[in-house]
Amino acid sequence: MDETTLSVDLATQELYVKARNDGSETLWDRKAALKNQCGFGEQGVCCRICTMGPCRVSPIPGKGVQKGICGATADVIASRHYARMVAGGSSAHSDHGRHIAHVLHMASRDGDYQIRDEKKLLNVAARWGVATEGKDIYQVAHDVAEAALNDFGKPFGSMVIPPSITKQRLKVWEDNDILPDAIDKEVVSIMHATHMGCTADAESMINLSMRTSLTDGWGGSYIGTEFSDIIFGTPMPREIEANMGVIEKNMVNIVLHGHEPSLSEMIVVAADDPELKALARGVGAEGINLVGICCTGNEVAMRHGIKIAGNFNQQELAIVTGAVEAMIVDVQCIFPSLANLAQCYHTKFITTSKLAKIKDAVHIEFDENNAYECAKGIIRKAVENYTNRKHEKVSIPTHKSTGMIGYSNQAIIGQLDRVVNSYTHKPGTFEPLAQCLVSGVLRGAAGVVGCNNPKVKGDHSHIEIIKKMLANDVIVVVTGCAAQAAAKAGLLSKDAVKYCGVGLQKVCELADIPPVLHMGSCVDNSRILELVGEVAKILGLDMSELPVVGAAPEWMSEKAVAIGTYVVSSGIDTFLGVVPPVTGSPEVTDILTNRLEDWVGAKFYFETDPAVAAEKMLARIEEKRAKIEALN
Ligand code: XCC
Ligand code: SF4
Repeated sequence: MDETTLSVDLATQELYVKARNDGSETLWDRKAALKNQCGFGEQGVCCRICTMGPCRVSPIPGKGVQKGICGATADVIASRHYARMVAGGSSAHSDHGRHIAHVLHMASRDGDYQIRDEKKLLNVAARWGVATEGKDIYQVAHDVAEAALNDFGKPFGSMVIPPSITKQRLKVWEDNDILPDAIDKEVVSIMHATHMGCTADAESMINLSMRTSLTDGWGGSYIGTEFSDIIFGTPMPREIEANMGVIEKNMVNIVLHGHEPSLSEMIVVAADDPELKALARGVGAEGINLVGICCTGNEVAMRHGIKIAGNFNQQELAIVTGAVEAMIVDVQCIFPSLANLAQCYHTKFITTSKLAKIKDAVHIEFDENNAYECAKGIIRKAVENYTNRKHEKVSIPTHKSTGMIGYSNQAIIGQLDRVVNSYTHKPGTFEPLAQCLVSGVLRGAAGVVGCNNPKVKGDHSHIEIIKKMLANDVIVVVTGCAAQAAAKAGLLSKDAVKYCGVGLQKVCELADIPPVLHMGSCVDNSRILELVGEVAKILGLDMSELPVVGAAPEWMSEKAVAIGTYVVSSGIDTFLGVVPPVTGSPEVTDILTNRLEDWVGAKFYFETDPAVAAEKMLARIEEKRAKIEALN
């Protein structure tokens, strides 16, 4: 395989060649070995929901087998499959949120987990109606955690809806009957609805999918983000480095990979322990070097400036450098292949969650009740492994970029306050941003999020779309692996204003920000929802009336389907660069890319060519500007 076709990232290309020379297998080799991937699966028309099947029906109406044994049509089969993807994705995010809520529940003044953002805690307390007066802050934390945990399974009523949601949007949800009940309940209900012999109507199935997805974006993910900020601190702007060049030749390298910050936060703290530092020197290393991959990487980068080694496509390649003593993983997006790959080098591949045990990995279950000691134990294993490094197998690419990270909404407001002087607006709000959108200095905003996928040349679509936005005065916010692609490409640097139109350039200079704002991990898409909701409220508009679009140019996971669905349900158009497995159903395709607009004021676009997608995103932004220009 020609490595230049796999990714635009040079470190990736270099390490792919090294892997090949080392005889190590990567995702691209396995993709090639699959030859033709299943066309029925790709179009969503293979059903194996009951054992009368599997039934695969024709993706072409009127031609070939049109129904499964029970009579389910392509529309039924594809819509059920879509709904199950939403359920899978929502459950991953929400279970993550629940886990963080449990960590908040165990926070204590003298424990391993403490309260870092009291202000946010008090804000959140108000949301759940938790009394705070005269209460110890840790009692408040305890009560808030309990209230949030109850939102997962409460028997009556809907989950608590964050205050950033506009009242118009709430009405849209009520009118469409998608205002969700309890978080877990919706996931269970949609699993029920997709059981053999239940929902057999694509419209109804997508409607239920939207309802379920909202428990993720405005529920589980939101809780994950807010509570992480409360416990670990709300991110503030700081500089980071990104790409494989952050792996250090003479240090003990530990890669943190996965999603939940509870363990990685402890690793960050424990890596500073004098005992471990001494141990590292004792084995001949200059120190301990923590680096991150995927969203756990984003979490610790946002809050501590831990360097980013790479994104989803690069998880195997980090090990291929031969210089990684340990890769520590928690949950989600972790290739099972890492276990065997690690054995080809000296790397210890350490799984830590009961929910993500992997055969042939070293499993050290993380115990939050003994978090610090547990983290120390894991680091010790890595340090001791340094002497096993096979120096002839080490080759670390030099590529790395620097950029700014840490743009929580609080951080963004902090930056906007600098603009206030120049425009005389209220400090402490998003008003300067809202006014820039109204005046047209910024034409709009785009959220570029999501994964890598070997169906797409790595990072290429992310970067191409982002650059197109910048050139047209559209400010960009990023999360997840898209954010890491942007970091590697230098787009998080303030120098990236060179790609911007004059309006965006001006805004970046005044606010002292880069034109692409890294807002965090994928659960932190809730920050984007909050931002859009708050700006809409300032302008008295619904979220669907803002010149704002979302894109997941290289998505691959069920979580991304859940995200796309809640983003659209929240009134924001979403551009997918990988076509979801629904095209075998004309009706589901029509609902997602067309009819949804009548329901919720936004829809999906399927567009695999990033240049075309960018054009359409810009066109949509201009179309939506009409409404806010009337405010001028
Ligand atoms: Fe996973 Fe979140 Fe996708 Fe990256 S972006 S591949 S889901 S790590 Ni969420
Ligand atoms: Fe086939 Fe219907 Fe069973 Fe699906 S639910 S496998 S279409 S019989």
